[in-house]
Amino acid sequence: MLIKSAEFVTSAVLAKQYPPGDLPEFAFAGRSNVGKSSLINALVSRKKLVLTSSTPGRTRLINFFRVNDTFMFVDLPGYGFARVPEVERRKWRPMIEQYLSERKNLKAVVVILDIRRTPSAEDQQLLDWLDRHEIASVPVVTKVDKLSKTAQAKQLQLIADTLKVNPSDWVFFSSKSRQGRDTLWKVIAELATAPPEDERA
Ligand SMILES: Nc1nc2c(ncn2[C@@H]2O[C@H](COP(=O)(O)OP(=O)(O)OP(=O)(O)O)[C@@H](O)[C@H]2O)c(=O)[nH]1
Ligand SMILES: [Mg+2]
Repeated sequence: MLIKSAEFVTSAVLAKQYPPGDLPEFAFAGRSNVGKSSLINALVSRKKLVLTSSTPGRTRLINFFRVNDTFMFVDLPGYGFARVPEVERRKWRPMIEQYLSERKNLKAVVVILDIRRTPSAEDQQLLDWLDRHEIASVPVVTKVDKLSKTAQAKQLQLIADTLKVNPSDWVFFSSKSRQGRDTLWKVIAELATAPPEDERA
């Protein structure tokens, strides 16, 4: 995908703060520090559109970005970071669930896992929640540059077994090498133009 423009639109907590929902939208979710913001930057070929940090759990707002005036990308706050105060953590679920359930132009959620880690209960809950609400998910394992090919295959099998999902559905991604960028863009572009579920023949 050739990127002509990519810009920050706004940050939101409450639904009334969301920008107009007139573009096909893709949200990026996963545990804290998994590499969500880096993945968005890699997709839009910008080093610093989305702030990344070595301090996990810094993104506590829903951040909206407009890409090529064609797509909206949404960086969701990461879950599961122990050092985030309990009060903050308790705000996470309703904030995300409201966004996911109310956003009419949401096409899919890119669910991001670290290839090196065993999925957590929260990863499982997110996938189950999306399934129950019939929201499409695009499963991605990132930071694949950190493992050899053999180790990647082994880890993916472990992840698939833990989550009881099909390993062949997963996109291998690296924000560092940009592996998987074209594949992920293809999936996003296809979902963006797919007719809504209820209009399909
Ligand atoms: N080697 C490598 N490092 C990565 C990759 N993706 C992210 N990182 C590093 O992982 C750290 C966290 O990346 P972020 O993109 O900030 O992660 P995040 O999921 O947005 O984190 P929070 O917003 O805090 O939840 C940073 O130090 C990144 O440089 C990758 O594909 N390969
Ligand atoms: Mg982030």
